[in-house]
Amino acid sequence: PASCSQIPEAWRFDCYPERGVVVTAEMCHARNCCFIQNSQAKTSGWNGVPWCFYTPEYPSYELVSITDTEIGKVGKLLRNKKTYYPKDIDALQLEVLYEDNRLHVKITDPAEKRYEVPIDVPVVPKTASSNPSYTVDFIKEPFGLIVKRTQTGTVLLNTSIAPLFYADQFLQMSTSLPSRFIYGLGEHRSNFLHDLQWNTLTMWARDVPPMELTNLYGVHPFYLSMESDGMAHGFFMLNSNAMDVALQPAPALTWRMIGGILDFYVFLGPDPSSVIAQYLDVVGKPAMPIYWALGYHLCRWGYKSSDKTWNVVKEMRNYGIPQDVQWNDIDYMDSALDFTYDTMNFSTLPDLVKDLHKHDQHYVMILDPGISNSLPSGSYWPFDEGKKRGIFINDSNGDILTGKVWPGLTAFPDFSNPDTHEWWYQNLKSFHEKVPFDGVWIDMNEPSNFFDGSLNGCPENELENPPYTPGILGGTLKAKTVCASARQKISTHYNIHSLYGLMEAKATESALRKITDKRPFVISRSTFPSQGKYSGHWLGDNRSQWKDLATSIPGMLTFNILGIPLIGADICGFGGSTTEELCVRWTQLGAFYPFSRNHNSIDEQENFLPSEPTAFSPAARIAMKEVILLRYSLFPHLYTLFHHAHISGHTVATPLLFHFVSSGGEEHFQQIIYTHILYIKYIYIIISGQPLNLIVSLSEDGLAKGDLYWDDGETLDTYEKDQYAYIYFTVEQNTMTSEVLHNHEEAAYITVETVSFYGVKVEPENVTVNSQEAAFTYHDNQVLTVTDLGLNLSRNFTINWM
Ligand code: MIG
Repeated sequence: PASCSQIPEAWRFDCYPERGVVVTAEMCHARNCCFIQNSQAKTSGWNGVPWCFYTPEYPSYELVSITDTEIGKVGKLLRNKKTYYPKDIDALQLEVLYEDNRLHVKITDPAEKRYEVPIDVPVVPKTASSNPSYTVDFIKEPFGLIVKRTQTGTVLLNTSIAPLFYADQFLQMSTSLPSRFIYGLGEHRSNFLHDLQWNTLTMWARDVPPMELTNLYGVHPFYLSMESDGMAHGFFMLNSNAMDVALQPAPALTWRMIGGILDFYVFLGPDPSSVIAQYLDVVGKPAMPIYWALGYHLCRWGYKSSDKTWNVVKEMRNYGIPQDVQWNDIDYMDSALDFTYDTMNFSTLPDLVKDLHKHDQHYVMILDPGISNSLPSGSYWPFDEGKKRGIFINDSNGDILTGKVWPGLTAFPDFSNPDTHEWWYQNLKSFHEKVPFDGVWIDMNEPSNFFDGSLNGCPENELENPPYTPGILGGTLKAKTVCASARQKISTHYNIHSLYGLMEAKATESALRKITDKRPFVISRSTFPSQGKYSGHWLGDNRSQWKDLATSIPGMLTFNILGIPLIGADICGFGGSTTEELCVRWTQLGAFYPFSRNHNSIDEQENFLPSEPTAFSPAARIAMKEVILLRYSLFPHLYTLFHHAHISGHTVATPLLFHFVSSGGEEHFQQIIYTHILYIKYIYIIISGQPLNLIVSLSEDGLAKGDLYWDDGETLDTYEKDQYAYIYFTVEQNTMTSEVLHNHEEAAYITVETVSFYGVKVEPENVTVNSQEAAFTYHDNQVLTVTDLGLNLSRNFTINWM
């Protein structure tokens, strides 16, 4: 029809999203869509204007009834014309829940219960929010929702711009976006700000060295959106099926999922930090890390023996370079078998771990999910016992599915089964009796499989070959993982594939709690919303290249807004050989990752150079040591940031736009204080060192504030159990006040030694501490330093200058 050409290119919604298909007019018209070939793009969709797109009249659902409930509204949706995918669900139930600070919408099949993501979300309040900061308009035909911010009228969501699909294996909903500024949508390798120029992001957990435009290890269907006036909102699609998120310049976004239900939240902010906190109210706030997690971690794939590993630790000690944690990769295992260690090459492993503990250092080792299934029966408890208890993933015939990972042929534990958690715990506990590790690194948990599907491939059925397959690397759901039709306790793998890493982390976290009775340290490769409650994450198999150093920054910031603040990239690069300059610079950047680990790939064939700080020239080594020491001096501050993440859902590494949102890209000039790499935004007080040095960065009007959370660093739930100290610092009118808001004996062991005030414009004549005269120095660069304070942190104090 003529109306087709009237639809502006940016507003064309793809009616033929299948990948690798050259759409013809005939194919497109068979779907009753508009066809306009675009000369600029070689193929349709994905990375260009779609050639085949919906007409404005394209049949969708009709809202046939809508009624008020205590907490919102319920409605009925009907479709009377089939789509081009099988098994449309013609009648749907719409539930709209007006919760405080957020809107929650669920669209379900009232006739038959469909799969829903098994994560704990808050219980629905009994009554609707009395004064929501948004309005919801309902468009009857074709059905759509329009959500507006009351205060400004900004449209945050408008789903009426394209037809709604809700077939058994194809759900699709489009929305306009209020601006081009959207962030989140992990895990992808991209800029922090997503590109809206026809950019489709696919989500399906996948083991692959990070590259652009492909699905990666984790799945996070959440975005943060900045409105043009600097206000912010968020959107979360609670769905774990394989999906595409198609971004286009309208600006608009399309969710395209192959299962589950439509279950989504809009978070009203209105500032970005509140959006993140509201998102984490739903999925869960991150765990408080054990204090040593903040330290410097060293790891490598390819330490061939425990002695080799031990030597690295000893060299670090000799050079006085701080190191809290030594790790081992799969090398420590006997034939790559979980819960074993190589008693030849790693015979001294238990002694190494004891020695680490003696030096107040810690040990973390890797575990992969694949459990060897081919050892003589009676010789490998993890498989024998797992088989007996029926805790492995089965194929669609109900037999244990055989995959292949490092130990050879393997079975995969089904972490959706609580019995598997008990079995995992028993394995960890008995290994801990031999090697008293302090934390666990869980890798390959997408789950990764060297076969596509299984040893025997996968059956041909609608789960393996859905009517629509998102743009998954490899083109099929089974690519480098287990069969989609494999059976797990709570559902088919098709539905819960991308939850594997989350559920393994949950099992590992709870096992560690029981074994160590301390805060568990778990780092996981695959992640899903709510992961932060159980583990941290690293950005996977990067390469020793400058661009990988650069992309680690958006990666780190993105995971912070996804609620997994314990995040870092392999410092100095994983694949390929690092260079001295790259490794020094990366160590300087990595000193500011919330999770700071140097890791490197095995050098077997390619002779990758080592990347431990001890492997370089004295000049490089000293530069690395200095910056690691700087990181260590900032622990009190970093720990306090983690506390706020845990309690209030804050970020630890925070994007600048959280502080300058009203910025339209102008330049800000600030005096850079302290060292050449550390910039402190004015009005903050940074707590460093031990004894403490307070660094006070005064605003133009002489104001500043800061705080410190302090506890024993390892006991579970110290905040919840009141076993912590919390001190609040403020400066105004030439007076700093330290106020103990919550006291605990831990604070009594800490003294405040120096305070430096930056931005004191006039040289003081006199400085007093608790009204007693005190010694001080003043520099031309407006820095007032008060030294030798010896103040007990557990008592209030004041410092005044005149
Ligand atoms: O197939 O355990 O991302 O950090 O060194 C590779 C060996 C398996 C992938 C991890 C990497 C780790 C490596 N592992």
